[in-house]
Amino acid sequence: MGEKLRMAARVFVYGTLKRGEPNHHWLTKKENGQARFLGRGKTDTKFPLVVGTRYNIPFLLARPGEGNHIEGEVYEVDQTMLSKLDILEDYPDYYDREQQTILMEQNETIQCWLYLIRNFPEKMLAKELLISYHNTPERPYNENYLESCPEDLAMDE
Ligand code: PCA
Repeated sequence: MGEKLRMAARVFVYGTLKRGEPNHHWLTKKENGQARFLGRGKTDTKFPLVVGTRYNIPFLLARPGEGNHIEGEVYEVDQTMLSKLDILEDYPDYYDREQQTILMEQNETIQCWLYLIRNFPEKMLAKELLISYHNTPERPYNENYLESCPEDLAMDE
């Protein structure tokens, strides 16, 4: 089977999976499968993007129309990589994922999967609504977050 046929999906990443961010190595690790960078883009629909919990995790909240057009990167991935990303994001228990329209810097419009939080406490919407996520030393991301569910974590604050 040719490489094209094995590329199963396109994924829009806006958080720790972006280049230079703490989970990007998941996309580059050969054992995880294949990922090809297609370009930078932003969501056609506005979403609230917040950094939440004491673990400083980026959350794109399933409240379309609120917040900003979120900036991120698009990757074409094979089935092996998509399964690995689902494990990282603890889909469908922690993050859900759905297809959204992404406006590429090259002006194309494409459909991509993105990970988002379906059930969240309303108070998360009172946080700063970001356009773009960057991990910083002041707010370091902590990967231990998978020890709890998002509802529990939000209660930590
Ligand atoms: N990883 C996924 C969802 C949130 C996160 O940190 C991403 O980068 O898109």
